[in-house]
Amino acid sequence: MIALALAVALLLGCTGGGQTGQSSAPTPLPKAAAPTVPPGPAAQPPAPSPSPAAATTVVRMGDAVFIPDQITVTVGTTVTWDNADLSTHTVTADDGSFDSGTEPPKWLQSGQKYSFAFAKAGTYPYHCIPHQQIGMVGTVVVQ
Ligand SMILES: [Cu+2]
Repeated sequence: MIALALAVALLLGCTGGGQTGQSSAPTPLPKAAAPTVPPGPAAQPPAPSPSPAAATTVVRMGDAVFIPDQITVTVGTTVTWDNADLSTHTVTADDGSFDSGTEPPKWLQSGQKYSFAFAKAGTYPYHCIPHQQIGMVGTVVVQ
């Protein structure tokens, strides 16, 4: 800081002394002193994905419906299903790759959550065991 100030002072001095005839104010490099400390919270990482939710995505479980019923996430994203309904539900991959619990005692009670981290790209259709018949199905697309 002190060295910088001295340098600026010297510059000012040189400019002032050299150009005695013309007193133009060229405002010597004020930008050099601003290295712009990066902001604390990583507000906008240069993510290639247009998806606003980066690392975690939440799907709500409502009245026999997943909200939203289709999501697209990037590889590595953890998706959390939040049973915001009064009924019990499950999150059961059609191919069995993930499952919140197939036995009724393990079904998600109201207020419970289930999370799964998608490590591989692909399309993952899933359903709710007790409500699949009435259309409680969803899809996670991992890119
Ligand atoms: Cu259900």
